[in-house]
Amino acid sequence: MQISKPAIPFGGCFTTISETQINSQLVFVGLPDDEQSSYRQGCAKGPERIRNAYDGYCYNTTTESGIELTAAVLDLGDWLPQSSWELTAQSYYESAQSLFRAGKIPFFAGGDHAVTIPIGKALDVLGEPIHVVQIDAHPDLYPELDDNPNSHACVAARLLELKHIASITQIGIRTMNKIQNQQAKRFSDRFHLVSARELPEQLEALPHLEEGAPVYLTIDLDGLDPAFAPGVSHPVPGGLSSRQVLNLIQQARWNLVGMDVVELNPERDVNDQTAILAARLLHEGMGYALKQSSQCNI
Ligand SMILES: [Mn+2]
Repeated sequence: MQISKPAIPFGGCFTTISETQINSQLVFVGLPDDEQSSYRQGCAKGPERIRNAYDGYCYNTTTESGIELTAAVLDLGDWLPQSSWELTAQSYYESAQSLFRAGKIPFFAGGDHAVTIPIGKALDVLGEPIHVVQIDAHPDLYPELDDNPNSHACVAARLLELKHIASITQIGIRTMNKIQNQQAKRFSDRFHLVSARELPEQLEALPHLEEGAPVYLTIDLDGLDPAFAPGVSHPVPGGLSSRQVLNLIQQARWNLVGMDVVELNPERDVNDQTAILAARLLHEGMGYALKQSSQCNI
């Protein structure tokens, strides 16, 4: 007989101690908004699945690279959408600013990719230029899509307009077109492209990002191949493997200031495969951040 037990969210990495009692640098936040998705909705249900599909009965708290995260991460819950995107974006911007200002390293679960626009804006409070590394099938460089400058297809265009974004490096791109290529040229001094076609089996360290460079990592799950991540709204064949992305995180030499994993659409997922992958990538990123902060404290 199968006994049903309550799920242990996120592999057991979340602390159950209240926010006022713990000083955890690592925080998890759900951003359940999919209003800016250009075609299919469903990503608003992403954060809930990422928490619960990565169940502590099946997964443990140690990352692949051996970093122990038992009760190391404070789950701040979901930041709920407001009555309009403008209000939602403003609240995400202000709330993210207060996290960065307090010295937190936030790990966000989307939501569609538009949530990265206000989070990227909030990086301004860090007071230094920040590099963005973006895993994606799509360059998201449209000036606007369907007359909407806030579309999830415009994320990189909006970020590149910000003075505090030192560069964007995109990995896994396979849907570049004329209008987006014009944008890539316009921002060519701060824009780096590693298209899916030219991806090596083992991703090399990104030579233009110096060791210790402050990096915000944004992972659109459709950057991975649909074989690994079927639960996305806009799947494109020919993408990265789970192994390549995990290795990229583990072998980075950056100063990770924050990370998001976006575009999980549970309605299109298979056996929670993509939700578990999303959690796994965040888990590895959290381990990387913990390792880097403990080295700083020595
Ligand atoms: Mn995408």
